[in-house]
Amino acid sequence: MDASNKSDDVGKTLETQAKAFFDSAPSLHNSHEITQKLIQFIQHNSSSLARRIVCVTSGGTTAPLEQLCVRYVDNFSSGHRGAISTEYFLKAGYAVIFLHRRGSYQPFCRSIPDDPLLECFELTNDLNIQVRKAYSEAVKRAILDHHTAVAGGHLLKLPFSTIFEYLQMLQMIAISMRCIGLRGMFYLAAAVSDYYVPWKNMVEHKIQSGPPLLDVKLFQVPKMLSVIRKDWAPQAFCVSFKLETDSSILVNKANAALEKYKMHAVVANELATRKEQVVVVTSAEKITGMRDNSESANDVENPLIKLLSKRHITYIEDSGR
Ligand code: 9Z3
Repeated sequence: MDASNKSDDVGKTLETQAKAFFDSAPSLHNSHEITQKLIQFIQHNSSSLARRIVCVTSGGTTAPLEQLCVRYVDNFSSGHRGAISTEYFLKAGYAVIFLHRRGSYQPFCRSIPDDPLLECFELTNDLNIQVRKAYSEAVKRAILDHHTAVAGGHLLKLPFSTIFEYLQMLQMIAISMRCIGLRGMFYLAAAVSDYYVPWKNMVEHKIQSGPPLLDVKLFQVPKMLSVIRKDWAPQAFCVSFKLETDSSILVNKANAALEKYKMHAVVANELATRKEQVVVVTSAEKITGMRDNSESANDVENPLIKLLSKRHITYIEDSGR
C-alpha cells in the first residue's frame, strides 16, 4: 500500500482538507436521531444539574477499502481504556458521551466474560433462563450500574465503525457541546486512522484477488484535533492520547502533540505497559500515573481521571476570572 504524502491534499490548509473530508464522506443514515439524542442529553445535564460533560472516544476506527466494504484497514484498540475511564468519569460526577467502536469493550462489563449470553446464563429444567451462580453478582452489578447511569441520563452511548462515521459524529458532538463552554471535556482515547481512502477514490465492489501486487493509495486523514480546538468547541478542555511502541520517543511525541494541536493535556502511553502506567503531559508539568496494586480498584484510569478532573476544575476557575 502506498502511504506516501504525494496526495491531492498536500499544501492545502487544514480547513480545506477537513472540508474536503466531510464533503466526500458518505452521510450518516441516522444523523437526525443522533442530533436529537445529543440535544436532549446536553439539555438534561446542563439545565438544573450543571454537570460537567465529557466526550470519551474509545476503540479503533476502520478505513474501508471498498464502498461495499469487505476489507478495511483497522487500528488497534480493545476499547478497555475508554470503557474503564467512562466508569471513573461517571463516579467523578461527569455526564459521559461514550463514542465507541461498535463491538468494543463496554463500561461496567469488566467482570463479564467475552461470550456473556452463553457463559452467564443457563436453562432450567423447565426451559426458563437463569443466571449461573458464578456470574450472578457480576451480572447484577453490571446491570445496576449501567441502568443507573443510562436511566439517570448521565451516559449516552454512540457507536461507530469507520473513520467517516467517527469524525462526523465527533463533529456533531463537539458542536452540540459548544453551548456548555468550559464545562465540556474531550478525552480522545480512540485510536484514529492516520490514513484512509477517500470515498470518491474507493472502488464500489469487492477488490478481486489476482494481481500479485495490490496498489491502494492511502491519503492522510486531516488532524481534527486542531479543528476541535479552533472551530468546533474552542472553550472545551481537550485531552488527547499519544500511543507509541518505542518508549524512547514517547514523551517527546506527546510534547509535540500538546504544542501542535494546542491540547490542554496529552496522555502518553506505551502499548506494552498501557494498563500499568501513563504519563500526563501539560504545558506546566509531567505527571506519571501508575496503577496502585495495593487498592482493590487498581486501574491506572483511577488516578488519571482524578487528575484530569482536578485540572478541568482549575481550567474552569482560571478561565472564568
Ligand atoms: C490510546 O493511546 C489508548 O490509550 C489505547 C488504549 C488505544 C492505547 P485499549 O483500547 O488501548 O485499552 O486496548 N489512544 C490513542 C491512540 C492514537 O491513535 N493516538 C494518536 C497518535 O498516537 C493521536 S490521536 O498519534
